[in-house]
Amino acid sequence: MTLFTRRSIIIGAPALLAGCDKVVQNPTARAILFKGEDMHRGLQRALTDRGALAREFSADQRSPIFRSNGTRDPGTSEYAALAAGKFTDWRLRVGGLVAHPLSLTLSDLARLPNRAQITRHDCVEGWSAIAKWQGPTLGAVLKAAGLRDAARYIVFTCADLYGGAPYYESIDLVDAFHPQTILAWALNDRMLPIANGAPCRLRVERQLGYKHAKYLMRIDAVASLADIGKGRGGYWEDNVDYDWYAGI
Ligand SMILES: Nc1nc2c(c(=O)[nH]1)N[C@H]1C(S)=C(S)[C@@H](COP(=O)(O)O)O[C@H]1N2
Ligand SMILES: [Mo]
Repeated sequence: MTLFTRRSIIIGAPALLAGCDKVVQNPTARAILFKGEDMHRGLQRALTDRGALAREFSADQRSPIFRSNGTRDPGTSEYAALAAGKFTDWRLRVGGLVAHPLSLTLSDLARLPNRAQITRHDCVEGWSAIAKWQGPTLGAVLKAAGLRDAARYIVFTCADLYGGAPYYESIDLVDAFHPQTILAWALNDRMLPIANGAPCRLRVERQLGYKHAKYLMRIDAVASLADIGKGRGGYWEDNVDYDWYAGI
């Protein structure tokens, strides 16, 4: 079977991986899918690798400061009002292809199953920093909302505008349910600062920095990315040709 090389599976076919996620959790489907031909071995390896944890560090390995990059303050009047109220009026809307749309406060996020992790952030511009992040797993939020069968991607819409349109990003369901994918509201044991995405930002630890959407306002489950922005799944993907899957 030479239709798919390992490279095309990992880099060229994120939709295939996303579509396979549910299949792969079913033991019978697994047996059929992974029955030993090269293509199947490659696919199995790709999926196994995608589930691996990012390295975690100890508290004393943290960087002295965690710098800010991209937007440092969304600067809109809506965001300024939310910040002035210490984000008590902020709501994270969870919608799209879900059975129960949600509108979550910061305290709702803190009450869901939370995870804390000390990880290294790698920015494509050439800097890295290690910090501790805490927040509910995205998986717990999506479980509460109840994903519909047609959902394939999770889209994150932010409060900051680039050329009049919100910054946005998207990931597939493999990353959405990865145990280290969290909606972080704390950085180094303090409420997330505005410069780093207050009141809540995505951490998707197996991917580069630009995927970690700050200033979250909405999360939507969708079947396709084609009708969002310019259709490539994120602000940078649409405008400067960054890869949609920015695995590290
Ligand atoms: N909403 C939003 N999210 C964003 C950005 C941004 O400009 N706006 N920049 C991205 C980039 S390129 C990086 S490296 C990280 C920087 O996160 P930090 O400001 O906490 O260092 O956020 C990412 N998420
Ligand atoms: Mo970045």
